[in-house]
Amino acid sequence: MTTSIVRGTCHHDCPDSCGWVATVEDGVAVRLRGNPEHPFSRGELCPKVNRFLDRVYSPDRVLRPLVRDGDKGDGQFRTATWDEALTLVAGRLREAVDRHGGESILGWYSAGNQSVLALSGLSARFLDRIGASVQSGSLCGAVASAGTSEVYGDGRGMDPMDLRHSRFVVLWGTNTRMTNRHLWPFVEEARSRGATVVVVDPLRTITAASADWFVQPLPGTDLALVLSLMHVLVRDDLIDHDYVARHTTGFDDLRTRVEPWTPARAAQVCGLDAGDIERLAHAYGTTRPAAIRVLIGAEHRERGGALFEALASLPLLTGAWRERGGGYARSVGVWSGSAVDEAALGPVPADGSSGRRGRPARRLNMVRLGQSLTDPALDPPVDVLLVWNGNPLVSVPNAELVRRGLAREDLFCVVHEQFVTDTARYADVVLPATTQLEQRDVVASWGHLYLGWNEPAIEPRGEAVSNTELFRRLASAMGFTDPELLATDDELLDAALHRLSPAARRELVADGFTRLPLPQDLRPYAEGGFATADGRARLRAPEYRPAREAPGGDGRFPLVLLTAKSHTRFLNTSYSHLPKHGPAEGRPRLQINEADARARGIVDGDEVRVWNDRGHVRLAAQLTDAVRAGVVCMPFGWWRDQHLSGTSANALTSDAITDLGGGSAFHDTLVDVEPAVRHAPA
Ligand SMILES: Nc1nc2c(c(=O)[nH]1)N[C@H]1C(S)=C(S)[C@@H](COP(=O)(O)OP(=O)(O)OC[C@H]3O[C@@H](n4cnc5c(=O)[nH]c(N)nc54)[C@H](O)[C@@H]3O)O[C@H]1N2
Ligand SMILES: Nc1nc2c(c(=O)[nH]1)N[C@H]1C(S)=C(S)[C@@H](COP(=O)(O)OP(=O)(O)OC[C@H]3O[C@@H](n4cnc5c(=O)[nH]c(N)nc54)[C@H](O)[C@@H]3O)O[C@H]1N2
Ligand code: SF4
Ligand SMILES: [Mo]
Repeated sequence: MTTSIVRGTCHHDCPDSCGWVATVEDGVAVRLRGNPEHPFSRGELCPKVNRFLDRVYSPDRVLRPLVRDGDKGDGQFRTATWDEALTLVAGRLREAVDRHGGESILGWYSAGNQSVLALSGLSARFLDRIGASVQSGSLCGAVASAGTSEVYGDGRGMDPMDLRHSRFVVLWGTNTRMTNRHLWPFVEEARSRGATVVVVDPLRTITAASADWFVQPLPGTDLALVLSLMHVLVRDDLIDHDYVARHTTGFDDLRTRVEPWTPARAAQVCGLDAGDIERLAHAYGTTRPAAIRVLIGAEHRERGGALFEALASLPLLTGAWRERGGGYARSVGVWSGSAVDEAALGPVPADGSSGRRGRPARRLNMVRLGQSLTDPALDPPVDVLLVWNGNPLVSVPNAELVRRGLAREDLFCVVHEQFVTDTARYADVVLPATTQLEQRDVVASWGHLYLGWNEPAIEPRGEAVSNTELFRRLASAMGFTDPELLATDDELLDAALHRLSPAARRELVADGFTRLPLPQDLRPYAEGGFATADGRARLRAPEYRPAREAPGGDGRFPLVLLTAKSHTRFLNTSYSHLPKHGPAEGRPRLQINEADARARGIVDGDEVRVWNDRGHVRLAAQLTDAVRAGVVCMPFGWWRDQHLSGTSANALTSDAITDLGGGSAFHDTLVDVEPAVRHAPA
């Protein structure tokens, strides 16, 4: 028997990008554990990926091309050869180009695998070559990035690991223990040295339950809270005037704007106690170093960009950026540009014009997939949809509109997947995708400053191919011979990693990780140096406005629906179908406050119907005080058939586009709830 040990990095759309070690016996991976040397994940994976081999070797893996053999959505397929499948796909692509032009083709992708090649490999070059519509917008991260950039000039923030040096940590709209679990030990380390940990969230999450101080504003009202914190900081002169004068602009305007935002006024808007707001402002303004940690949940609101502008402004007012452990910690994806040149993998030339004879591409927002597939006014219509790295029927808002689009008889849909997901069930052709154990890649983390290497541990299972190999095959099937469309993975990796020194590149491969070429003591703004034209940060105190879809109005739908990530064994939509993941989490349950339940005659465990004008979902109710009256929470990530209604959480969510960044306002959704009607069996 031959045994080998192979180092890799988790590919999931997760901030932790853990290092792992696979044990392989005679070509079969038999063990997957955390790499104990990895400085961030320190030898631990998570309850999802501890059982990743179940996913890799699942009997339900798609291992051969599948061609639809039933009605759309039936999930009936026959196997086909790659040759047959590629001939079919290339034929339909050519037909679409001839009939309506390249822009009738749309590629939809998310970050199901966020490694560099899997995410940015050859897809953009291929789509550019055929002149396809270009995906814009974002389900994740662009709103926080845009809001932060308004203030700092770009999205750079703290090294999250520096939270260990903090004395006051505010986890603002992020469920660290669930979604970013390897950061929690750094928070605990700070706490063991006396730090106070505050959570601000409309939902009492497991992280909130572990905090020293839980602040629970009404959903979508945080901006009023931040304006009021600013009001107290200004009123009580907890401002670092030297920092503000030397490194920022806009203080006078900010002072005027926050003047009316007394704690009493914010308390009313946010449903909080005015004394608590005073205390929070004082603790934040007088404890050093103080850090605000944000991630993604709070950006999923119509005014998400404005909230991030305000949050990014707080540490400027107090000069928190001066100390290590102070400032504002968000996704560090932007820092990876110091090592990874993603643009080098894009279309050549990079102006998006090669397949379009000089014209800029039509852009379609990924959040509005349902509309793109169903809008009769869209010219040209979307005739061909290519999906990889994502499961939009579960992850995109207003999902029933997406479903109606996918059900169109005249749509040709190709899905590159590991499983027949809800989206793949609607495909005309499903092409088999490798898992991270089966491909070489490099992972640029958005949760820490280490670049991860991923060496393939096993051969691709069945006839599965990586994302880059998929696009090489599609290019060949189309008869394209342009070398940039057929570049090998090694060529692409060399192009992407040219900024790394040879020594760092050797370390990356040998150890499985290397730190980005950045100072250990990062403190990017201790001495100003923002990425704005004048090097100063732009202080912002945006106007507070409730969302268009917020309580009040005609009152038809009185409850705010949160659809947060709620399961330690799930990563987005990727695990609910696997026996040791989904069933181990039980069934999806609607969290509802006792007062709202009582008013509707609902008792714990009752089957309820949650509905609005976009759709409905049936599931069991869980009475809890984790949500306030007026707020309900349904977990995100379950597939459709795991709910009694055959619809999942995003059937209900708003597809409004955020104020900045082209993101999704998932959490600005109103619903009502009623006991489900039970029909006596005939
Ligand atoms: N209501 C609500 N909706 C949400 C959210 C929420 O909080 N609430 N969160 C949003 C956020 S932040 C995100 S990031 C999205 C995530 O939404 P998605 O990106 O759609 O979900 P994932 O589960 O990350 O990835 C989906 C698929 O990628 C596939 N995949 C993995 N690796 C590869 C590969 O190498 N190649 C190919 N071709 N496929 C691969 C997996 O098999 C999986 O089926 O959901 C968003 N939707
Ligand atoms: N176990 C697990 N881990 C994951 C994932 C997963 O599905 N499961 N998904 C991964 C992905 S793709 C991402 S993007 C990250 C996301 O990581 P997080 O951003 O930490 O997680 P979310 O659940 O999206 O949102 C966090 C919190 O935002 C709150 N929230 C909603 N609206 C508001 C608001 O207006 N104000 C405030 N203050 N809070 C609000 C929600 O109640 C929720 O508890 O997690 C990653 N890690
Ligand atoms: S999903 Fe996240 S926490 Fe789990 S192993 Fe992957 S990177 Fe680590
Ligand atoms: Mo995400």
